[in-house]
Amino acid sequence: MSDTPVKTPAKPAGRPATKPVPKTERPRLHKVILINDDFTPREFVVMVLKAVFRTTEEQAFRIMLTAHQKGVCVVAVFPRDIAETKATEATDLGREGGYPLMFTTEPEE
Ligand code: TYC
Repeated sequence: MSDTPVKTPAKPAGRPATKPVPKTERPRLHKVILINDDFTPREFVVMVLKAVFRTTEEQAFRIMLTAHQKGVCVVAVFPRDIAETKATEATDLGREGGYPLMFTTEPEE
């Protein structure tokens, strides 16, 4: 046997018994909400959703139909600045087409 001292670890290796308390809160995500109106053509809404939110045709159609039937539909959630930029871009595309298409944002609970 050698005389090399064996170092005993102070704490067992591996996962700590409790989760560390995070020092910073994760920033809240914001919902982009599509509002129904009586004037914007359905196909135009679908085109805007595909262009701005990169949805498929099928996803865009379902979102448009939900807003049409219920009055509003959550399109997606993003960090606040991205949600606001996309809502503005999408609303602007409506205005450029002569339609009252409206997207808003609100923080997630
Ligand atoms: N309600 C519109 C129509 O019947 C279509 C539409 C759907 C418009 C959803 C806006 O967010 C909207 N032409």
